Amino acid sequence: MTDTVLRICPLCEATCGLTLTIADGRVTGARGDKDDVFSAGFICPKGASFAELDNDPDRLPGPLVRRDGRLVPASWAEAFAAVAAGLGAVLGEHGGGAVGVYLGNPNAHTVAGALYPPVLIRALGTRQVFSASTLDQMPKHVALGLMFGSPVAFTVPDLDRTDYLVIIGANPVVSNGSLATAPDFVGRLKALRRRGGRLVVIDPARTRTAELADRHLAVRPGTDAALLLAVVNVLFDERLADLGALADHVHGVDEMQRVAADFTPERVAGYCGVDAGEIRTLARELAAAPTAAVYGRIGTCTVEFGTLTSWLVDAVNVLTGNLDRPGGVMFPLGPTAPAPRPPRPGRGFTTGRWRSRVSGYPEVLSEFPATALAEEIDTPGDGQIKALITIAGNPVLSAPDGDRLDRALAGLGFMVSVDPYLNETTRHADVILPPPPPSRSPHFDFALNNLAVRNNVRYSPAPLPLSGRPDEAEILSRLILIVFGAGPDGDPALVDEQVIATTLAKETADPDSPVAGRPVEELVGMLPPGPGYERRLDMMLRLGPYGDAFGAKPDGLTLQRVKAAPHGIDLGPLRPRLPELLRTPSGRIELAPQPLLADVDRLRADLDRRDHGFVLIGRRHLRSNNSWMHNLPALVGGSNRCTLRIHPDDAAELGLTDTAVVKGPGGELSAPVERSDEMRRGVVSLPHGWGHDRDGTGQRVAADHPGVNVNQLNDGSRLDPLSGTAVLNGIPVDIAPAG
Ligand SMILES: Nc1nc2c(c(=O)[nH]1)N[C@H]1C(S)=C(S)[C@@H](COP(=O)(O)OP(=O)(O)OC[C@H]3O[C@@H](n4cnc5c(=O)[nH]c(N)nc54)[C@H](O)[C@@H]3O)O[C@H]1N2
Ligand SMILES: Nc1nc2c(c(=O)[nH]1)N[C@H]1C(S)=C(S)[C@@H](COP(=O)(O)OP(=O)(O)OC[C@H]3O[C@@H](n4cnc5c(=O)[nH]c(N)nc54)[C@H](O)[C@@H]3O)O[C@H]1N2
Ligand code: SF4
Ligand SMILES: [Mo]
Repeated sequence: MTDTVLRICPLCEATCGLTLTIADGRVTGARGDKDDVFSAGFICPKGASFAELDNDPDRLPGPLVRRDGRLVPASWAEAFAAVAAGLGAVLGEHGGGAVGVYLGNPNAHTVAGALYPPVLIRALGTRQVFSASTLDQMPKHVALGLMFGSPVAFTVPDLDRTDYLVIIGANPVVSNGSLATAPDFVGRLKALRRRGGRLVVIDPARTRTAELADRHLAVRPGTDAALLLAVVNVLFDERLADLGALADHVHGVDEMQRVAADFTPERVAGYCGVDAGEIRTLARELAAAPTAAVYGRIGTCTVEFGTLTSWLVDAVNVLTGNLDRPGGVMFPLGPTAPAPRPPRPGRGFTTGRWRSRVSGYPEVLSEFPATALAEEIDTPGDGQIKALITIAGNPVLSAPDGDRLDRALAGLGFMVSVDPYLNETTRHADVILPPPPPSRSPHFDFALNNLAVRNNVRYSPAPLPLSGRPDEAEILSRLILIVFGAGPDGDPALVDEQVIATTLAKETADPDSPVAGRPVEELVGMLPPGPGYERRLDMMLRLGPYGDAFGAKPDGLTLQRVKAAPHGIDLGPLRPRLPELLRTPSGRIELAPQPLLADVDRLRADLDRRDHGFVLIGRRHLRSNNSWMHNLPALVGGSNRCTLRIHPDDAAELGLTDTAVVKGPGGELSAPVERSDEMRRGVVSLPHGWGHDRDGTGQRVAADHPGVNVNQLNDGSRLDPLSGTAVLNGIPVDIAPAG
């Protein structure tokens, strides 16, 4: 019997609604849900492979536990008992501070990943927290925190209404968009062109996104901050800066003008590899466009001046009057965000409240740089990491110098991984706890809804039954109970009830909350029966900006209402949110925060640097996803290959044939050569997430197409200092023919 069921796709940030075909209790196909209020039927090749991914025979059907040095299948009870024993021993001897936590990217795409890791970290009381954020978007958080007082006040390009879009260091035609949740990003770019709007792409490579653009500026890697400062310079110099409606809410305009004064287009042109005239034109067009949005992503974050660049992206949006207005960049308001409160000054945003033990890195959002994980494990002394919990991460491949981390993990006292696969990282675990596949997991976009280009709410209950295994919420709840000393058999519902009680106590005590002054028990009594994560979701929706405020606003959202609309509920276009969301001490937008002004000196000192050799950048492939989707026959091969992409003239000058040897600060590798004139001369690219050639992993297709680990070229010593984010783009490399 064939049946269909709806599920939001968890495979990238676009959050497309899918219609899954079900036969004999498993997923057999996937197509776009035409009635989805947000994605309207869009699907990409990854989403279309949902069935294959869901049914991958290499997904672990149950836990693995290390016995006599080998990982062997075990029952769930045995696995949790092994965690209680192993983690318990480290907790007893060294305390929770000796337990490290690494959180990987898919936590942004699961219900469990949104709800439980913060509780786990609080339970441990550890400061040894690491995540993929410092391989990704941390510079954006820091810039937002310093400018708006909240590191999660995301600015998102108003794609569907803008007249002029500048994309810097992003390739949404391939990535399907990031920190701008927009199903069918390509369609939206084409619509922009059709309505007479213009698209400018700034990227060292002429990417598929650049191919769609009116103009492509092939910038030298790592130099975008200087280019944007030159745009700021022109805006002031030619009296084009116009804050419009923002004028009363902005502090620091004079400082901004001063800091950009020596960054003329002529001064930075050689450094950036972009004509001064092109930079002037960009500034003039941005100022002249009825509305414009500057949007930056990976190429603005995982670079030498990541936080500066992320800041300047929004500084230009402010100076052209495009922040917080339709067609500019706007602040989404997701359905589980806290209900807006009246404007008031906040405490502002700071980093460095504590420092890492070995290198003294400042904490950023209570995390240390992912590149510091290995040294915190392999350097003896007080506070050394003795046990590690990884959830949905593969840092051996995704972070620089995986070989060192690989050795460090092998020396841990205890390691537990929550992950569906036995891979390069989890092979070191003493216990692997595999969550069920997406077809047996619920879906709600707690984080990505706050990045959506149109406000909306959608929920997918788990399409298929669990059949005798715990879901990821239960797995993580049991880990939390073990840390609390409640043992392997505690009642996982206690974790959610504790969170609910604490949250409601805080809300009812807040005079500005929609439930101010109401008895907590009354509110708890209104939550629906069912899994703890649904009770929490209902609570968050009801407290949220569109919520029913626990009955006070009868037309408002509840989980029941959301469930009754399986294709989702559209909550309308993005709306202006200033000054309500500002939480800086001044209560205004800080256009020129001190820590950023101070970092400009580092940039100034770099202006006379020229690359003498080759510079390596990254690239993504449509049918791939970081390190973990190389195990599907339908997705590997064809164009999805781990090659060194290089300009044909560079390849000819070097005398490259089929294979090149690439040497970087962290190591050396050989990769097949792919000549492509889309590369800027002097710049080469390799994709990340490959290098599936280590022993003892369990992804057979990936092992047959291993590729090489680009991050082994990188020793991880270069970080964006303000955010602790690894420099992954703009790595100096030497290239030679093989043999
Ligand atoms: N050189 C270079 N390196 C990079 C990048 C780059 O551009 N260039 N990009 C960086 C970026 S942006 C990121 S986000 C990081 C990613 O870094 P990581 O998050 O460390 O790596 P991923 O490859 O995404 O690994 C995801 C893991 O989650 C597991 N997983 C999949 N689904 C689930 C699930 O539902 N539950 C659980 N518990 N686990 C699941 C997978 O099996 C895999 O082990 O890589 C970074 N590394
Ligand atoms: N198909 C697919 N989709 C994905 C992923 C995937 O692995 N595969 N990963 C997901 C994840 S975790 C993320 S974070 C997003 C990332 O989403 P995007 O940022 O859109 O993805 P990238 O393809 O890494 O695009 C980065 C671009 O920056 C350019 N670049 C590199 N260095 C510089 C520089 O110094 N300056 C400028 N201006 N540009 C530079 C690169 O050439 C590249 O085109 O994609 C997500 N979606
Ligand atoms: S674009 Fe992203 S969310 Fe949409 S189907 Fe593809 S992988 Fe899934
Ligand atoms: Mo990412």
